[in-house]
Amino acid sequence: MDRRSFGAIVAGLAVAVTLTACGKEAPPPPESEKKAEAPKPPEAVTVKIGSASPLTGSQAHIGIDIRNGVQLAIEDLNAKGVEIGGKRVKLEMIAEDDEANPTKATTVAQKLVDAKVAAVVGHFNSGASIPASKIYSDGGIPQISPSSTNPKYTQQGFKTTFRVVAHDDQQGPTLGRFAIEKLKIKTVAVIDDSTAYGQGIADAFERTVKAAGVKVLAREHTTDKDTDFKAILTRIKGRKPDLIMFGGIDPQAGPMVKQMTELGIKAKFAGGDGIQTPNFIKLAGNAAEGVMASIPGLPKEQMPGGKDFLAKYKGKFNAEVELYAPMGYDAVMVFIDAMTRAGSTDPAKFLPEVGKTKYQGVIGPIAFDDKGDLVNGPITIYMVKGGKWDPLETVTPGPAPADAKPAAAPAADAKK
Ligand code: ABU
Repeated sequence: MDRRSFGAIVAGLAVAVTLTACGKEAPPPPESEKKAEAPKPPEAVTVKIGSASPLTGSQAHIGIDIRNGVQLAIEDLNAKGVEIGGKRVKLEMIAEDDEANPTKATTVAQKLVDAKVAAVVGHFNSGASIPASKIYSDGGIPQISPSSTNPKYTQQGFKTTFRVVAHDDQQGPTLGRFAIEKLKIKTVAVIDDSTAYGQGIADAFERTVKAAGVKVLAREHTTDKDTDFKAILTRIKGRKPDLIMFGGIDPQAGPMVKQMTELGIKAKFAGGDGIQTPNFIKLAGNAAEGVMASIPGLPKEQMPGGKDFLAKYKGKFNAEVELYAPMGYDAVMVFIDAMTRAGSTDPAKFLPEVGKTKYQGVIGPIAFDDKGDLVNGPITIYMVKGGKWDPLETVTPGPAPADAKPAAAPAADAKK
């Protein structure tokens, strides 16, 4: 170090010593002047709620609709303030995309369990909910599907498995009876998309109409990926059925109905809840007129909380409800209601309370039977009139008869 640098360091140290000695720091205030600090509110505990549904692919519009319902519920609850067991709770949604794929659904389910969600709303597809339910059961995480209607979902003996919709041993026969009694059909052709849902509801419909003496002229299978049904429809055309019933979702039903018109098929067309969407009408265009569909639940405008929910949904997402958003919303509310009654957000503690639910939701009263199925879930039949789904009638079918044959196993989805 040269002499000039050494001098500069010494000068700097001297300035520092002088400032300290001058006492620039203020002395602490006397005890009497200290202000009493307000006690801080306890930190809110974060509780994660999983939402699992298709967020990409041809069914994304339905999966996003469910996720939106979950999001609305969580925002409403957080805005109101949630206290469980004397602790403030902040809810957080963890939304996962199962791509309507049974294998991806199990990956997503494990991810949600590993993320320590307290509960899961999902999945949309029966073919996803059924394999995922084993993972939630193993993890002790309660699951409410807002939409999966294959009966098998709640018939596996899992304590964690619930749904807030009627199932397909109720929906299929309801649609079948409507076709017999109101449409007076004598012959039918049945098509399914080879999924747990599509095959199951088509089977339940077919059993009902056959038992009433309706002739089943054709039973055809497609997939939930196909969009060209001309070969199937051409085979059916030659048999001239009064009605074509399709078990599947709107990405297939829309083009199918369009192609029926193009081929000059005069048969009526009906499906289950998978086709009762605004998107079906967009896809089918004018060919949608006169199409019928059943769907678990009251007409949305007639649900006890329907009008408010529809307005809130539109205000938040600038979109119409597609299908099961109100059920997704209520599923969250059922979980929080159970946690509140249990005084705990620990799934092991509040799970027994989910089964004892007596909750007045947007969709109406929610209670579960010993399997986790919705008690007295209504089913509505709609018809497309003037480019809109128009409710025709609502029935409450009650439990499936004890001797009802089981619906299709989910194995069919394994081909996805
Ligand atoms: N229930 C309509 C479609 C969802 C499913 O059950 O696969």
